Amino acid sequence: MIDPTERWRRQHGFDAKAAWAGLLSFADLPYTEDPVELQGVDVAVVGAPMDDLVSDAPGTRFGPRAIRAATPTATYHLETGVDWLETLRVVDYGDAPVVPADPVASHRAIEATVAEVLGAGGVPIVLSGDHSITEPDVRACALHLAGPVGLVHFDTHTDTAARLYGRDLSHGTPMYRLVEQGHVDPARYVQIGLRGWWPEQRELDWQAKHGITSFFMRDVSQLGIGEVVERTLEIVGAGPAFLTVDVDVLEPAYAPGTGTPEPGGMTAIDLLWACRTIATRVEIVGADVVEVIPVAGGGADLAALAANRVVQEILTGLALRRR
Ligand SMILES: [Mn+2]
Repeated sequence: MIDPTERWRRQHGFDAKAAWAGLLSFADLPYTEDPVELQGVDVAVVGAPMDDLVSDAPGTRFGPRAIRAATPTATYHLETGVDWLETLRVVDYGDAPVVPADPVASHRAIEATVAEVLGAGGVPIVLSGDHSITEPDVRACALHLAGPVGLVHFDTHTDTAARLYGRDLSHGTPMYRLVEQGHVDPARYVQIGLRGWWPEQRELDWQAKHGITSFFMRDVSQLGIGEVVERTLEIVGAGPAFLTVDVDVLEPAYAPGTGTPEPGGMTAIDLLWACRTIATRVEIVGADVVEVIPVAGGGADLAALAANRVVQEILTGLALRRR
């Protein structure tokens, strides 16, 4: 286990490490790639740096590093008064050993890495990659629990196509596959933020047949995020559930760095509040935040910033739940 802040503490007598210096880990967390050192952790952050299965702009392979780099300098949450680091033992477990141009091998590596976290009793929070990574993430959780999980899914798109561009594996198919494989209970599956031009009636018919619940953006704007989250909590109910956040659910102004942006999306304030509330009130067994493409050439990396805060809010929610 490497504590990236240790050298600074040794030299100066206090935690003085600047965000840009030293080893890059999420929130300067202790870093390990050794499954033995995972024993006793509450949460482990894992990167899934792949983008082989996108249907449009690539670049999410660079997402995990960008999300780690967008970490604020503290873990104390102003609004709740909670410092998640005081309640939870969290480590950065590094990246899954993905293989470029081999999405099957990459998915296998992601599933194995997530399974190591679950095996040690921790909650995995997986960073970026394209949305296909939710399939190995959730499958690892369902296999670990020996039964299907609920799913809370923030996204512009349903990602429930049976095939996309004639392919089974895609960032447009993971939710179809997870339901068909029996890893997600469709009666406890809620989508929030749908809008735009995809999918089509065929996919919506399949969803209706399985009893999947969808809240469109017009629901979020007309009912308000509070009511949408209350209804979501009712549908997901008690029992284990996975939280997946596609940053393209955000209005592109808040997260321009994503592969399939769609105008008319959620505000950051609504998404962050919703993620914290769901992590507080649902039995979250795992989470991911996906489809983050860092901005090339510097500047404000808004999608990575939003994704980083999504994780921070989930951690705050998990800490609140623990209290
Ligand atoms: Mn998606």
